[in-house]
Amino acid sequence: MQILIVDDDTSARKVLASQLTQLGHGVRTAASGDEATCSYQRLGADVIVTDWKMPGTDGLTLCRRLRETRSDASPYPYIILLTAHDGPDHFLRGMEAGADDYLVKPLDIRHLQARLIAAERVTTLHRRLFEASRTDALTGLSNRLRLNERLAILREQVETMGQGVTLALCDIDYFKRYNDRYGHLEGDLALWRVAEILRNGVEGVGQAFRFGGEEFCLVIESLPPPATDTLETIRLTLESAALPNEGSELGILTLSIGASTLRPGDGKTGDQLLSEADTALYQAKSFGRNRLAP
Ligand code: GH3
Ligand code: MG
Ligand code: MG
Ligand code: MG
Repeated sequence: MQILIVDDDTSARKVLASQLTQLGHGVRTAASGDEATCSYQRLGADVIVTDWKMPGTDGLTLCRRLRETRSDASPYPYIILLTAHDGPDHFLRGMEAGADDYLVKPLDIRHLQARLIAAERVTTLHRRLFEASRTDALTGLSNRLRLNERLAILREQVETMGQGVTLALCDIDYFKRYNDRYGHLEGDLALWRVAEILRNGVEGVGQAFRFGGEEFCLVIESLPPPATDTLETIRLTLESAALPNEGSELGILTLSIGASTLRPGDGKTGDQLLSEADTALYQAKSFGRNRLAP
């Protein structure tokens, strides 16, 4: 596991780091609560072993803060307070602040070793649930929940990177007729195939999400024209695959795509981006489907 050790005492930090490294864990250290917060936000950690009494941000404040801090690198930090404070009142306060476990100094490393077994069970379970709740079961793409999270941080990211992004809503044409003609199981398979084309199409340049039903959303880390090229390539890849959809006008499965853009300084919200892409998608449909708008 990746363990972050937080202690203002240099030698305590070093001894613990070397013991945990010997047990096979990846270890980082921080000398204060603030340093730990930055380190966790940037790189995550499965377990945080923190001292209580430290100058500035102490261990309890760190516990409370970490419970509110988001890190994509690790969804749930398992926090173990390691402190000279003994007694049930301190224990209670520590757990109330957000710690998952509590150990008293001086430490016999086997006590921590034992607690880490439980920590691994909890963090593994949490990671699985975290991934499952953000993954579409049929296609394996990220789902709407992960898209919402992505959109929430997109604006900030575009400003800090100074690089615009393109959002695209992709809707399969005449998919109801596909289901009606070939059945729902074949329909599911077709969704999976389209998802593969989208996943491959944005590999290295963005991310694909299942928006819902036969609709997908792409977040591409560039603006037109490169983003438009990516989208056109995706549309043409599906067209060339020529998956039969006899109920449709062209007789094959096709995609309509509506795009919107977010540029530094725009200040558009995720909902605005989606709504603009939706309007464009409506145009692509009404101009004859199997096309990209604008
Ligand atoms: P348009 O070209 O205007 O988009 O027409 P459409 O038929 O694709 O659109 P409509 O919204 O009428 O139908 C969408 C269909 O997608 C209806 C629904 O049964 C099907 N669908 C949605 N989710 C799934 C799924 O998970 N599996 C299967 N097999 N079908 C699905
Ligand atoms: Mg201390
Ligand atoms: Mg639709
Ligand atoms: Mg459709």
